[in-house]
Amino acid sequence: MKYFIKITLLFAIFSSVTSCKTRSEINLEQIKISDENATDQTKLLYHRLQEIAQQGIAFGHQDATAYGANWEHADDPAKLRSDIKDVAGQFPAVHGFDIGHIELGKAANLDTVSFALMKDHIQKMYNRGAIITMSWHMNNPVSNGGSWDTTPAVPAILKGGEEREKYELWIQRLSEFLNSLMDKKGNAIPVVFRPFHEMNGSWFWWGGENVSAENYKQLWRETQELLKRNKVNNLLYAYSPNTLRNEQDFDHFYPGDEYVDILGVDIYNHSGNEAFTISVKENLQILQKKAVINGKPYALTETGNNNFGEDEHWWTQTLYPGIKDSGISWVLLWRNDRPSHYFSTYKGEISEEDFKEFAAFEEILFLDEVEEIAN
Ligand code: BMA
Repeated sequence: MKYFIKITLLFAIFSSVTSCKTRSEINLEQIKISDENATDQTKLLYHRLQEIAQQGIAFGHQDATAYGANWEHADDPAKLRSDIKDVAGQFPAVHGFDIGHIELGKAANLDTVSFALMKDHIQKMYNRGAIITMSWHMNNPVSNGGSWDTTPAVPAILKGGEEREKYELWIQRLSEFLNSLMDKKGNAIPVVFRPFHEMNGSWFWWGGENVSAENYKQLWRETQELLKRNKVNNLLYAYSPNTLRNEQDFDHFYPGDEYVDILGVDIYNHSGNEAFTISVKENLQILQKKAVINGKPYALTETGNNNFGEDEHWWTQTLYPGIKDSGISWVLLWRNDRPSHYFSTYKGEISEEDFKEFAAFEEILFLDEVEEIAN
């Protein structure tokens, strides 16, 4: 018996050494992503996301350290706090931020998170091994209303359009922010950038009935071109529609494999828990089918328990059965703004105990666990 244990142990050590490649063993030349001049760190992040999917699902939360359901970072600026850490004792592995209003040259985003704070937290969390992702609730460049102002705007910002100059300025402002994110060695921090999300719905000016598929794709490509021109080479580009009815729904606005690095989908349980679990499963199967062709990582890029205090077991009984064995690299829960607008859990919230159970599952990975994966 003892002998058997020894052999098993030796085998385990041997396979962990051989399966986990060190940085010097990874051939960066072979990693093909949409930015041909992407930094090494960006390529490594791509590789890391592929590796994470082999080992589990990284847990993510939007604005995790900026505020929670009942607190703001400003209440105790010396402390890095998170609702998830308060409940489960661990920081999320993936940290989401929204850069809406960076385009306007403002000091804070649309949810009053200052860009200085965002930058500080991105740097701190990245240095501890976190994965950073960004969405962009950008204002409407024609009407100057918010993202939800559906005044037609895409043709105006494409090459030759009447608001093109303004759009180039907006991208310039975004570029400066992205280029200013530095790790402790002075390298630009790689970011999973998720612009123009939920484009198959009609609630944003860049999506659904407010844009033609051709114009959407053109906007995606031209935006990428502008970012590259501004020497932003630290992005992985994620395409993430809202809940898909079918595969065609995914394809309709898809800019093309050479312009997209990561496939995502945003799914909320608007139609009840049972329907939610089924659509998570089916949607992730669609992503998997598309993603495996080129080995792209894929993820549940936004989700949340929006039953607002009515479901004690949402984590283990509704979310988990949907994402289990799906092959995704991460799941990101939307923000905990306040008790009437939160999507995850917090101390004293009804699903707190269930979250602890979910967090303890081996394949659900938090910061300390992903820190060790291909990093
Ligand atoms: C939405 C809501 C809004 C918020 C926006 C950007 O889904 O949470 O309140 O302003 O995301 O974070």
